[in-house]
Amino acid sequence: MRIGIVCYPTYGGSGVVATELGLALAAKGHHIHFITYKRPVRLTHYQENVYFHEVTSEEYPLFDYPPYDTTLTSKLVDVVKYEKLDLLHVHYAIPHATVAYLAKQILAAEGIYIPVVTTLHGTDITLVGSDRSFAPVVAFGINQSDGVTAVSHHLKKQTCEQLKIKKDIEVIYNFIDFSRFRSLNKEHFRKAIAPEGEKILVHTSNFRKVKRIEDVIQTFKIVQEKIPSKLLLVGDGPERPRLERLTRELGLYEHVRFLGKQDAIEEILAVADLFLIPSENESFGLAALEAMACEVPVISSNAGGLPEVNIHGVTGCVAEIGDVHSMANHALTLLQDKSLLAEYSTNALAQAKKFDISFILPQYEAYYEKVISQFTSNLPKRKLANTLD
Ligand code: GMT
Repeated sequence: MRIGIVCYPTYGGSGVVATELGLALAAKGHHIHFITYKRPVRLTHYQENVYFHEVTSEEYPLFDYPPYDTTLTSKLVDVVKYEKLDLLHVHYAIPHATVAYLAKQILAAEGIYIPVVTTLHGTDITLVGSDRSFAPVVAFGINQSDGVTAVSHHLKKQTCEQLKIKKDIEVIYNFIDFSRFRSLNKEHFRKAIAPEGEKILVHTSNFRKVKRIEDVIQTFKIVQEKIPSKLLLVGDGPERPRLERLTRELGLYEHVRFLGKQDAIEEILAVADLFLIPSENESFGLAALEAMACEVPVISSNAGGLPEVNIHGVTGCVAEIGDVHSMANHALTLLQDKSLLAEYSTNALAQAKKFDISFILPQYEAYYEKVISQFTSNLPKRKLANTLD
């Protein structure tokens, strides 16, 4: 298939999933065209069947805000037409679902037809999408898509309820590539971080409010009072200055390391004893899955789709949002019992295997084929983009 992928090219989970999906599809022989304003961060080197189309916006004094929606639409029209795409797959509803709809209408006016699949990732529905200033447009974009997928059952339910969506939504979970995320031996790194054999707790995120990183720090404080331990905070974002102040005020600064944005997350997970993700909202929790693939048990909140990934009492603990005492108690139980921790690590890996890319990728391929065939059968006499001369 010839597929156009639209996504945010930054460190966010939706961009990572979109890029990894595209790369895996390309490795299977599909032609993948990434269309976005910057090279996606995980698109690091040349790969056969992968193309990147950069969307550029001209500066003009009249524009206080560069009209990205317009330039992206024009680029989609161009790429669909000249690369003869079979399908557009847009990740994150805002603004991609409506931009794809507009591009589709422009192409239809020229007698060219292309189906659109929209993947909902979470905050496009739960935080931003449900805001009154976005909701009608987001709901319209979703309803006009030829196929819609969500990354968890919880997100599907929330989308239908909050935006009153009637369209059938297919759940296709986030996935993991075990050639990258697996248990590694990094003893020298562990010694550098925890020279006295301290336990190591890890959190990775984009440091937004929704991640409740203050709960990570408060949980760690309780753990640290009982067991010598270190906390590694990986990532960066708007909350970081406030969190750095909090660790100082709590007298924890020497035990907490802010590592900033890191590419080789798997090397940090290799030294982790536990992974913490106490989010207020989390449609799936790709970061938790990455930890579990590296055999690290997860202490999480029960937000969104997290309980579909992290199984309470099996792969870690699932506590009420904000219940730092429960999270800390579970962390202490695991850290104080070597064989229980080992059992949870084994379970975490077994659970992560259910999300192996080799199992999830065919689900996307089958879904694309279904959407294309339904779309084509509804347009028997019209000209598909991929049949143009
Ligand atoms: O976690 C973030 O805030 C980034 C965000 C994104 O859209 O880039 O991640 C969302 O999509 C990921 C991939 O599908 C999911 O694993 C994350 O759970 C989801 N984040 C939230 O729902 C907060």
